[in-house]
Amino acid sequence: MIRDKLGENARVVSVRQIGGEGLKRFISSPKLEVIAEVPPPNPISEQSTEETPATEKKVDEVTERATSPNVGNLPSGNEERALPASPPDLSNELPRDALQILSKAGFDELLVSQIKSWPEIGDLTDLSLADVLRQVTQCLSDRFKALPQVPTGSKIALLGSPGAGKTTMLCKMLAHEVFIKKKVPMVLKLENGVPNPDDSLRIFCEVIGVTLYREESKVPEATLQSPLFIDIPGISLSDAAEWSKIKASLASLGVDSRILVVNGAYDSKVLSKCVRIGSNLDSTHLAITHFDELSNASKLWPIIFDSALSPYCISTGQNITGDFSSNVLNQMIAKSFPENLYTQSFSSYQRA
Ligand SMILES: Nc1nc2c(ncn2[C@@H]2O[C@H](COP(=O)(O)OP(=O)(O)O)[C@@H](O)[C@H]2O)c(=O)[nH]1
Ligand SMILES: [Mg+2]
Repeated sequence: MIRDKLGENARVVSVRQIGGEGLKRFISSPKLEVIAEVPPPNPISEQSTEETPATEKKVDEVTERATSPNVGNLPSGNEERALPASPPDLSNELPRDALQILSKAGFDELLVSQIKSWPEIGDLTDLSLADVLRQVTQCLSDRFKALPQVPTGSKIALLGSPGAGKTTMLCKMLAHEVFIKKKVPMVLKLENGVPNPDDSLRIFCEVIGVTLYREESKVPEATLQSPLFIDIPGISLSDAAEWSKIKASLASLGVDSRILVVNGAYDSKVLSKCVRIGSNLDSTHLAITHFDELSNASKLWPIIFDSALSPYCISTGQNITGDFSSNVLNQMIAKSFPENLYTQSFSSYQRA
């Protein structure tokens, strides 16, 4: 592979596996760092490479064991780092259509078309990539800040499709209520005829000293100091009849805060459907889970804006005592722009 990329005379100097951290190591595919040397184009050195076969290594023979890379000994200027290939340089293409460059670089197409229709975005034609990024970020932040920011009340239900991450989110919220806010939350597990088995929630409640109720008649009066959280069973997005039963139960319980929990890794169309169901159920807040699974979160902006719900929090992993951020704006900005765009616009600033 290296010879295909760098020419017949290239030779591999070292190969090393570079892994992700923690659990990521086990689920992400391994990456190899290959350091290759391309000798200067003169006949003498060509001869000498042939005489030193002992140092050659083939890429396909590489196993997970690292060979000892001694980069310091390489003649400077002759080494090439290959795999993974560097991202395409997009800065050359300016200033044809700066927003088009965003979509080319992985920014969500729907969002780009929405941004074009925003009057406050102004004329981007002659702006540098850095200025376009700044302007887009500013408009996204302004629109985000214009969304409602309603605090949660004393009765909070988590709504969403099965597997959205409701129960995990509930555990994170309970830990936050108990350990950070020093409150005394309670949990009601709704069944509504649909089984809602959840040993992990029961065990977690026991561990952190939260009472879990299964019958609404037994639940004491909820207050802001002792809020009631309601875990609902998994109901399919297409099961309108079951959802309307849930809506009736929430009304009879007097639930004032309804957090729509959506799995951020879902496709935009599914997410829009979740938001529609959420609005039928009078949702008030939006929580996004599986954020850690996304490499780019820009597709979530239209969902956040269209929902017109109070952004509540973002869940960034499976760890129920952490991996949770209520600073939705920061999380979204940090994961919206392809990283190489920032690097390129920064270097264009330095050149300017
Ligand atoms: N990677 C990741 N996994 C999550 C996140 N939130 C939940 N999960 C996982 O998604 C699965 C479904 O979560 P669960 O809370 O049972 O969903 P529910 O059916 O809506 O109650 C579980 O395996 C969770 O561990 C998250 O933010 N990131
Ligand atoms: Mg659940």
